[in-house]
Amino acid sequence: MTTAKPIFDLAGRRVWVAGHRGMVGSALVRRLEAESCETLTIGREIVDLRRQDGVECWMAETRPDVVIIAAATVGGILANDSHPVDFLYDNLVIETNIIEAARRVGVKRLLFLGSSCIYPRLAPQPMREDALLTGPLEPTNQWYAIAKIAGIMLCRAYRRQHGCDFISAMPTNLYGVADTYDLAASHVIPALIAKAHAAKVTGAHEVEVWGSGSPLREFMDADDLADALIFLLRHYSGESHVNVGVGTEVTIRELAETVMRVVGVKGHLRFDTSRPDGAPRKLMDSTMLRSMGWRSRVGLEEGLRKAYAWYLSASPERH
Ligand code: GFB
Repeated sequence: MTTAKPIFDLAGRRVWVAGHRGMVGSALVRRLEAESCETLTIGREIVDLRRQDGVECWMAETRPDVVIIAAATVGGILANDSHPVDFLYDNLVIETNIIEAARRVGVKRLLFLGSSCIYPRLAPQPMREDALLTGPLEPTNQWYAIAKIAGIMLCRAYRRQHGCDFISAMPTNLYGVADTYDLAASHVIPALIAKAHAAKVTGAHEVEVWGSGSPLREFMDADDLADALIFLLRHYSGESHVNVGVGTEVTIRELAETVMRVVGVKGHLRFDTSRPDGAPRKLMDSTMLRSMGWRSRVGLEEGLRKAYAWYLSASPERH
């Protein structure tokens, strides 16, 4: 498959990465270093993206050509379930403020990021873009999902009513450098890395895994995602959101075994079935993205090694 000619040139553009300190935002900033564009960032201590006037002033002053919305309140299954307002309200206002301000200042391209949890809990697998709004959501992350579905619809609505070139990408489950390792807030990969590392350091013989171990997930490295997103900015313009995945899945049990190998710890897995499994399976159908010519480059084990190396380097006392 050959890659079609780009429809948009990033050279010389001013690109605002909203949420540049997060895992995805920081991966985007790293990836944009390879482009001849100017990357703009602003910290939350200066502009709170949940406040419309602050967002509008920042956009009016800086006048970005391109905006990538990587700013969001995110977290794993427990955080989603226990902080419904943060996941619904924060994400609704952040995306609404940025999208409306982007229209006002005439941003040329905007990329909104969602999540695979926008699809129905029991959507046919792999999940195609047209599975959106065909059935009930997974209850543990319905708040986040509704906010992200609203973001997709905002991009579509601004395209239709105002002719804005705003697009949406829906990444699969992510992990990587600069992930969140707080066990109450984290996703499964950083949680398992932290638990496996603790077992290695203390000599414990078991590692706790939430749920049954049978749910299937598709995991993507954040740097791999950033590459796909820059590709989409260059090559895609359209109303449909675009799935971004790697095309392979593992059970949580298989994932835990791989993490144990990467961390270098022996022991057995103890499944805590009082914890929720969440969606039974979430595999993206990324045919649309692949047909444009993009290919994933980071395998799971390689990505886990990179994430574990970052985890160790982020806190020297972990060695
Ligand atoms: O990564 P995770 O929290 O998110 O959990 P979801 C994935 C699976 O790993 C679930 C299991 O079946 C968890 O029960 N798991 C096992 C663990 N051990 C652990 C652990 O120690 N910590 C965590 N967190 N999970 C998220 C949504 O759902 O997916 C977000 O909540 C977002 O909103 C994201 O959409 C992509 O895959 O279940």
